[in-house]
Amino acid sequence: MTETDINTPIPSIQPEIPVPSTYGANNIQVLDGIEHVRMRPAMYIGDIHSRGLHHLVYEIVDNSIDETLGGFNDYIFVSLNPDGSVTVIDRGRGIPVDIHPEKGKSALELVMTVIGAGGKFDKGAYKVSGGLHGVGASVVNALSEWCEVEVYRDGKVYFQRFERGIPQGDVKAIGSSDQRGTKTTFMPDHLIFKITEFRKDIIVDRMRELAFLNRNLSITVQDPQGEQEVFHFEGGLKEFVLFIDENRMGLLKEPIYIYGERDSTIVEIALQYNDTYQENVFSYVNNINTQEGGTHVTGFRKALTRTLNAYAQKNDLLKNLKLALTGDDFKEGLTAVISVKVAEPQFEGQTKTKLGNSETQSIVETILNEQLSEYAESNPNVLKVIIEKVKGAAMSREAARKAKELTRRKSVLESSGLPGKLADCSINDPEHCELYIVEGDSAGGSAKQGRDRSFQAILPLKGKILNVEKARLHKMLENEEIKTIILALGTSFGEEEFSTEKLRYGKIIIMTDADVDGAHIRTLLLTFFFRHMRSLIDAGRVYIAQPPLYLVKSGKDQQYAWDDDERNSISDSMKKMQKGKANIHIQRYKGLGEMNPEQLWSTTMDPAHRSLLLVSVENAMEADHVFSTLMGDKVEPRRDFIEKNARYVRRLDV
Ligand code: 0RA
Repeated sequence: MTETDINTPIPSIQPEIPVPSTYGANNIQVLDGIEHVRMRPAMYIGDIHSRGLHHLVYEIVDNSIDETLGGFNDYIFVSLNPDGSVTVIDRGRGIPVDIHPEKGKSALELVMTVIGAGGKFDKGAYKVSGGLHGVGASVVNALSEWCEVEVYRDGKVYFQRFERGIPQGDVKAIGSSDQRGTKTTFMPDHLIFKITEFRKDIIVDRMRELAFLNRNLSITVQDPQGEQEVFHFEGGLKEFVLFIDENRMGLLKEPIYIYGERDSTIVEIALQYNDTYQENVFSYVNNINTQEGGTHVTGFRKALTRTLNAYAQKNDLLKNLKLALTGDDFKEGLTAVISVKVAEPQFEGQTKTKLGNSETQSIVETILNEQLSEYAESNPNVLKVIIEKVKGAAMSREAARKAKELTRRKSVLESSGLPGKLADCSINDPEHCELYIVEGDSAGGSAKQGRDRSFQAILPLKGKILNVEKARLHKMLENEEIKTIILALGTSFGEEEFSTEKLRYGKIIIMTDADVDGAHIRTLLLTFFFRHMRSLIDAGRVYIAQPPLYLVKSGKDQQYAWDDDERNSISDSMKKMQKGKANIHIQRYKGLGEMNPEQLWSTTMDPAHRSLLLVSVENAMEADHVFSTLMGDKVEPRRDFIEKNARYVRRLDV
């Protein structure tokens, strides 16, 4: 876990870049803008770590996407260059280079230097304006050591270079070309960013997503070794749904696809039912993932429930079902992508990823009602399959309810007692309390003795918890380990009962052995939190403990190492101090149980010395993909995934 103040002021314009004395009032404003971006980068791009760094690429690509939405561009090329810079090329209209009559500068220079200028130009109807998106190329420019733009327009190639946002000369024609488009290359400023290395997998995930969302667009990603991946999906959202469900068994031959336009809003939906019990609905507005949902999602749910219900009633498909269907029954095994293009999107919510436009709800609802009923009439066999699935969900819901009633026992989750295995802490202010979920009784024993019992609670687990990826709710509640965890957390469980407010600990820390079993148990726990207590992850409550891998000893000198490099450098330096005659002993910790309580405390549990990994979900779609690959039914994709990712195992990004 890194704990850095994202608002730490950053040295702004560097002294070695002189400010030209000919700069007038306009320029002062431009410089103020650039300086502000450099002083408070997090205000513009979220943070100055990996996330903010990758955001730079998205900003530039967004401009090309705008050209695509306007119908002017069908190709984007993104290159991660060997020198650490990034190039983005499109075949759009090219940024205009003519001189702005009042400002006396080229449009290109204004786009690149005036913060917020991007939006003032005709950028097409569906501008990206959600959250951090759409802050524009000028912000990227201000945060780049250097940035070079080439524009292909009117048979010419134009060029302008910037350093830390400041133009190094005017735009000038440097050649001729029969192409149209824009090429931007920028080098992220190491004075601003804590991390300046781009990760191909992060870029690839977003470019793939953009290609799914814009079926006419082809995106090529090139890595520093020159290897290219091309993303182009003529099936658009349909292929997106198939990709999401790659590791699940689909119940329909192919996803249902809906497209419609009304009052300049474009609605696109693809949906499929699969043989699992989870729901996966991903939604987008102007290509932005609306993680908090919003009116478009509400419209989708209403229309889906209503249309399917009406069809089932009309065709007498519910005759032997003795109960009414609820909205939840339509969710089991549903995978859907909803993508709307809205001219003036209003974003709300904590992370500004919730669509607020009320008219969008009725537009989505109307289009889906109309087209899904039409689809239903001409595909009765598909509808039969879906209604059977929905009925299955309703019956299992009823069975679970009856089982609860019959036993007349208070549900374990409503009982007030804490689980017997829990060694609780003594203070009860959740913000200051931590729960360690520990693998195995012996490690649990060490942790109980080593902890600071005032604020650290220990919950030892016996062996593996249930794989929740494929289990229905009531099956999960029959599992002892899962019940124990839910009881200890205090949050209760299930769509209605679960509440973050009742959480008894500010930090939930998963502490497992550094071996295969440990990794498995950790994944099972993460699957559980991701699928059923996602809000705890989103609230930054879930952590992974990082016990050391080695103890390097030489006489009385003892040091811990967290990886092989560290182990080697410690033993090297021990040899040098002691001039080569050191007798070095290296112990590899396989299990937490091999550490005595003091060691466990000082390396892994003491807040002053430990390092924790914060579990976060940057991209819900990717996370879903990882969990369904690792925990689902299909063996092939799991093997592929493990082979491909074996080299990343030290980094746990979920
Ligand atoms: C302003 C106006 C026009 C195009 C663009 C900006 C533009 C910006 C970027 C950024 C990356 N690629 C881009 N492509 C176009 C319209 C110009 C016209 O009417 O010809």
